[in-house]
Amino acid sequence: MTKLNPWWVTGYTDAEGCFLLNIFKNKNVARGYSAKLIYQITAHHSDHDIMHALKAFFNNVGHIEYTSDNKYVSYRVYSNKDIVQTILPHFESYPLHSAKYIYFVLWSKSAHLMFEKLHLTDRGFIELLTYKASFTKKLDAEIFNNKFYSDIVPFNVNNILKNSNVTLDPNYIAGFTGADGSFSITKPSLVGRWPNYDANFRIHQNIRDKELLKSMRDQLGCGKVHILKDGMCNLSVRNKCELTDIIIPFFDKYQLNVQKKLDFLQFKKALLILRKNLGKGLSNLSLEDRQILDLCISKMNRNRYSCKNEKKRDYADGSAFWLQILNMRFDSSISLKNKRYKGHGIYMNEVYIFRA
Ligand SMILES: [Ca+2]
Repeated sequence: MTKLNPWWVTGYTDAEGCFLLNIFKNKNVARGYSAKLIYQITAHHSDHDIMHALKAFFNNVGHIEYTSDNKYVSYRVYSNKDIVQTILPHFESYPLHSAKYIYFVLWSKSAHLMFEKLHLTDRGFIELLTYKASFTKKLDAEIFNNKFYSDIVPFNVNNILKNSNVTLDPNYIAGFTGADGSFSITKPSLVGRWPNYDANFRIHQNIRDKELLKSMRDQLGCGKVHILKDGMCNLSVRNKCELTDIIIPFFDKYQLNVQKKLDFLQFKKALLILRKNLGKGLSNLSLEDRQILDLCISKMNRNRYSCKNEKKRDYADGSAFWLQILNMRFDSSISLKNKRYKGHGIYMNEVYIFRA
């Protein structure tokens, strides 16, 4: 089993993990509501090995769970004791760098409160709700419709100080890329944007993590950060020399660990040819080289998932489709109350206040 580097785990979580607090109706308790914390990472089933590696990394606490159709696998930790004794200490020693850090701090406060069972007191429960309210801007979780809790003042997250100016560990970048990065080769098209084969290493994020992408760019020593129109931004490296001299050696040294490494291997193969033909027009590319390039493309990203059932999957980058939905929904602050996403076996309600 892959032995994970602690910074890799933080990077992967920063891109793909969720720190959840579920406050749900429960007739069996006097207050009528119960609270539950979850640390969760979900991936396509082809990455089940990494979920087991994560579980091993975290002293074997938590559970590996599959969706009913077996398409996605999650590593989840529910126990307050495991969260306080195992999950929190890791992220305190190897802190998150993205905007998720603030959510983690609130989640950590909630975890300590619940571990001490203080949330069972009126005062503690109200405190828990202030943390929850910080992330539901419109207070759209069900409990805030209850007249007893409708005037909760969200915890002021401006008081949470984030350590800016940090140097990113290369394993953090590898973990983050394993979850949210992509390696792609695009075929030339006469009418399209690329007159020749294009190679692109890219990390796509919400605009709130623009500074993080800039830190990654600085750490890698190449690439450009673009601000996109849809509230997103990306770090992109398309220069074939930089890809060959910097990006490829970097991910050779700092392993992606996830199935995306298969895309990386094809990317590497294609880059050898593209580098060799640098400066030459498309017409100078030998038939053999074009065939190799096309073969590489046919084995990458969504083409890698060639089985019929998976064709409809839009995100063939190793990250779970429904989690991507969650991310997008959260990024645009749309509430997901009591909606069941067909086929994913996941019941989504107001639990997801700590946005992914
Ligand atoms: Ca993500």
